[in-house]
Amino acid sequence: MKIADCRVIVTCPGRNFVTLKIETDEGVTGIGDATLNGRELAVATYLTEHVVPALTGRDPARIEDTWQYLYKGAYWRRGPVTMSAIAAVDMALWDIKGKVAGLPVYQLLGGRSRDGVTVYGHANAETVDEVLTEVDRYVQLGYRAVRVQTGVPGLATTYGVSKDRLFYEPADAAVASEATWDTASYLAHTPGVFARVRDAFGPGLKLLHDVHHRLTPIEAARLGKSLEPYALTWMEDPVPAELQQGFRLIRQHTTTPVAVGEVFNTVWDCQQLITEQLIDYVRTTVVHAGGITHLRRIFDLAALYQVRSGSHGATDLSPVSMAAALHVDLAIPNFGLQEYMRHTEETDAVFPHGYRFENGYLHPGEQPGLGVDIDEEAAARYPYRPKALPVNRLVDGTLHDW
Ligand code: CS2
Ligand code: MG
Repeated sequence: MKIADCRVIVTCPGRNFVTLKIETDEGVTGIGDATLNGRELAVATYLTEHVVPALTGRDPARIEDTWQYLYKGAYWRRGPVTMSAIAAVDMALWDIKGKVAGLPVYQLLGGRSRDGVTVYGHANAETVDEVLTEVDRYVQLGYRAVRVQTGVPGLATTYGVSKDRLFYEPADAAVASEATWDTASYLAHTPGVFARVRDAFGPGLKLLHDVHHRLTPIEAARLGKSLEPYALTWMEDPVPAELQQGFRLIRQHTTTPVAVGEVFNTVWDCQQLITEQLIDYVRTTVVHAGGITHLRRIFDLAALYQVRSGSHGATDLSPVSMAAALHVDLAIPNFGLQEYMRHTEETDAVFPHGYRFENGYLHPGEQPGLGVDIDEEAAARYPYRPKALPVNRLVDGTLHDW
């Protein structure tokens, strides 16, 4: 069997997605997600110009060799664009391998290690009263874990609070919109939010919160300490992740668990955080961290240090990523949680898939391969629309982390 044709499909059913479809000379196809929010065309071009020409004629069964070829052969390594492109190829080749074997990919990864993949939903609202209603909605839907995000008094907007209750897409303008941030207001407000939520829902519900890279280590230590009475499952991205030794300071002051990694692209990005046990969950994803092949390496390293997975799963990861992620989540021994932001109906129509939500779990289904496809005719009805993620400034205008 040989790779005969590769197509890069950019579509925008409400938001942009990049998909790689690989076809073999025996008619077996595989697909991979290559979506990088706000930088979609960079990855599409990298695939079209620098990856696809090297794939034609290769044996699709040689997944590891193809991964090494695309990683080492590029000379210029790592980074979100390169690793998202490699991820798309990797997912597509695992999809083909599953179809040829007649097995869902999780069976090729060692079989199921759990009944289902526990996911978390996203309760968000401007006020605490409103977010209590949202948390209850997710509990009624059967979620066992809920991320809680609210507005911050005095700020017009903040990360994670969407206009539409069920769908959240932060890349909302062709040129980055600008938000204003104030750390002092946020630190004063947030503990009270979780006091109310924990009081209303009791000790059993897993509660999470995404700080979204905005604090300094000592501010994050203060936040973690103030949240300890509410026993969060994790405080996410407390600080920008470049300063990895900064997490030692957070660890010295608080037992609130830490989750980091959605912006990481390789195991080398999180090696220090894992091996020094500076985090409790690693959030690397199948699309931005080199695909199934590399994501397993990250989770295997994490398992040695009792760090669990907590993969990113926002709407800017297509249903192809969600399907691939679930196969990994089902098989690895150190699964923690899977983020699950539901896609819109128009997105789901472009990406028919077999995964299903039931009783707080997602299940990848038993179809051979990844259990997802792309309807190319439907995809063609949604042309690309330039969209950028917002930019954040402090009240005095200083550019800050969004
Ligand atoms: C967030 C994401 O889901 C999360 O944890 O950090 O919504 C993130 O803001 C987007 O994926 C950026 O495109
Ligand atoms: Mg996040």
